[in-house]
Amino acid sequence: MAANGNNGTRATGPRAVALVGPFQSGKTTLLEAILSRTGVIQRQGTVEGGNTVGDASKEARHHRMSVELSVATTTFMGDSYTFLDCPGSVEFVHDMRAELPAIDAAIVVCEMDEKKVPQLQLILRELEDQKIPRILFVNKIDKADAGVHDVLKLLQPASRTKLVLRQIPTFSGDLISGFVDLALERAFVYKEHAPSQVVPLEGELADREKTARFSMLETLADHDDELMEQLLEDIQPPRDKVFDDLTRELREGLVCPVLMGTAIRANGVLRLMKALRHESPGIADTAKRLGVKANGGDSVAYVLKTLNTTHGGKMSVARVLAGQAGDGITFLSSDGDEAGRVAGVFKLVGQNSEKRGPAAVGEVVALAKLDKAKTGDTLTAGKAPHAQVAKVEPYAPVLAIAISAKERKDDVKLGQALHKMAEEDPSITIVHNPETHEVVLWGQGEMHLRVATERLSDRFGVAIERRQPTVGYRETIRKSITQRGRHKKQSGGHGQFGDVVLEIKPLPRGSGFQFEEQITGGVVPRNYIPSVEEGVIDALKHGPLGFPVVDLHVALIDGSYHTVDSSDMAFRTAGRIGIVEGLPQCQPVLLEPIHLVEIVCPSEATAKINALMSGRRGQILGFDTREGWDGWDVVRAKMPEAEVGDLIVEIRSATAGAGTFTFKFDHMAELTGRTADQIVAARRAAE
Ligand SMILES: Nc1nc2c(ncn2[C@@H]2O[C@H](COP(=O)(O)OP(=O)(O)OP(=O)(O)O)[C@@H](O)[C@H]2O)c(=O)[nH]1
Ligand SMILES: [Mg+2]
Repeated sequence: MAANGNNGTRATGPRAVALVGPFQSGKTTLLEAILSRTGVIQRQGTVEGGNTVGDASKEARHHRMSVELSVATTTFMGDSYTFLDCPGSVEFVHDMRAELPAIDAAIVVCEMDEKKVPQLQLILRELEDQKIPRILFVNKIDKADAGVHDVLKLLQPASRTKLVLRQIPTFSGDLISGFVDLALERAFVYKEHAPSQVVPLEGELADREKTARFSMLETLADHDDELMEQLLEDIQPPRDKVFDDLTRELREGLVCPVLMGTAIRANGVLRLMKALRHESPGIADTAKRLGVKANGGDSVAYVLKTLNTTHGGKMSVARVLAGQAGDGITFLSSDGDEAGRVAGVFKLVGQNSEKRGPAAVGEVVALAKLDKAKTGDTLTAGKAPHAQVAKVEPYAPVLAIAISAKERKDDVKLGQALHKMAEEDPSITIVHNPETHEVVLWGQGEMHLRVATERLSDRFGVAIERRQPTVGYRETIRKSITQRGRHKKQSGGHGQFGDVVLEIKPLPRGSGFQFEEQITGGVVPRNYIPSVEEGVIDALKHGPLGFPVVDLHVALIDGSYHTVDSSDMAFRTAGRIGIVEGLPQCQPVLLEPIHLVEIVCPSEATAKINALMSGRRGQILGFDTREGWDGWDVVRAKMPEAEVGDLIVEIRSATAGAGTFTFKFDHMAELTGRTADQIVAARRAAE
């Protein structure tokens, strides 16, 4: 420890560290390595073997990827560390974004893979924006070859903060067999599932070390004038000073150190843990970053995840930012409402929870039965609510499916399950379409929605049927006519009589529906006119093509009545008949919703995106460089809703998962020809 010199500045208290990074970079495997190194588990599991702590949920095991945040607490050299293993897939990114405010530092697990650089950039952005200190861990070094020398060249474009290479690899033949730590100035060889062994640093390796160390120091000197002078005067800075600089510049977000290793063999893991121990900030810095104000020692906690467990009920995974969190404490949320009373504090290791005593400041625990607490809430045990320390809005959803319970009897259960699911994962939105009576589940992508429906059946016990959601087609007319609607029925006793003449005219796009009465001489008595309008409106819900009719003007211009047989009902029917018989003669035409779509993508994919948009009846409005994003473009287009439906799937496959889009309704456009015929035929068949 003396070697690190900076014991004076070492942060104290329990740490919270997130494992983030592009899809499948090895975060869950790294967690496994850390847990086995720190003695929480006896043997390191593998994702392939289906026995990791991180991917323990049924859905994660099944898909062999992380599909939600997983939390595990361990101890290293006497300090408590909670690791938050985040899913790498962009579809589950909200779980990562919502927990970031609570952490001291992030370990960004990445690979030497050009294709994953845009995704890495997205994650680093998130950390940069939230001002979270971060260490890059270049994983899968076992697969890298001599090309690994270009680590910075490959990865620097993803980071706005200067990367500092802390280690260089050493080789045995073509394979990487160890590394030199440039701050310690020591060479190590990797040992499988055992600490690396120190070896002499000599010969050609010593020369390589000097060069690499010098560039590390140069980067550090950008933020340290004294070090700059020493370098210029060729004075070797003391090791303590180098460690102090690394620590300070990491904590202040001035640099991002780069370490490397092989998670599956637990290589490089101990050095990573030591870097965290000595260099990463702690709860005091984090509380300051978040502006935590604990009046008179009141407890403050941030909820980073909400879970509805099958046995334990609702659990709020929270980090204690001030004071402590124990059984019986009543928390207020930031809007002043009572969040609930803690009924159980649990230590988490993946899916396992273990009851424990009160949590101290800095610890991450699960608090049971905070009925009203939500992910992202800032809770306090004080009298007045504490301001929200962070607010993380989920990204707008990009893909939808319509769902229903397989069995009618589960309808109520489905409603409750959806409510709980949306509470756990705010990046899911549930929309009830009053027109089609569909329940539409909006999410972040195919896998996200698939996992959501799996959870509904696995965890909440509701079997689901899924369908494509209905597109919001409408129809309108192109020709004006005048049409009589006459309802006459003589069925013994009281008859029914209503008679109207309607003038039906098209209106410009977006006008909706207008009704006007031009009755003179009382040919249709006043009191029946609203009923005529009701009948008309009723008939417009389902036009000759099968869709709601819009953009037309209907005037009641004439009619007749019968003193005994006329009634509200009879006039409503007459109004409806007028429309039903009239519309087919008005040249009905289909209208489809057109959205304004904005796609963001790495520039090398822009041509592909343009082609993709044109292939989907999109009208490209133009493209631009994305402001503040080097190497990214924005493409704008107008596109039919039917084509927007699964657009995200193709955008992601064209951009290695990095591209995304937003959309908003723009206008309704007439649609004719084969596509229109198919839509109408499909509608008829469905009816
Ligand atoms: N060769 C090699 N493979 C590794 C290493 N670490 C992980 N892998 C493999 O990479 C794949 C992904 O590993 P995970 O640990 O699931 O990666 P992840 O980042 O947690 O994945 P997501 O959470 O789904 O984004 C698995 O097949 C691992 O066995 C490593 O150091 N070397
Ligand atoms: Mg994972």
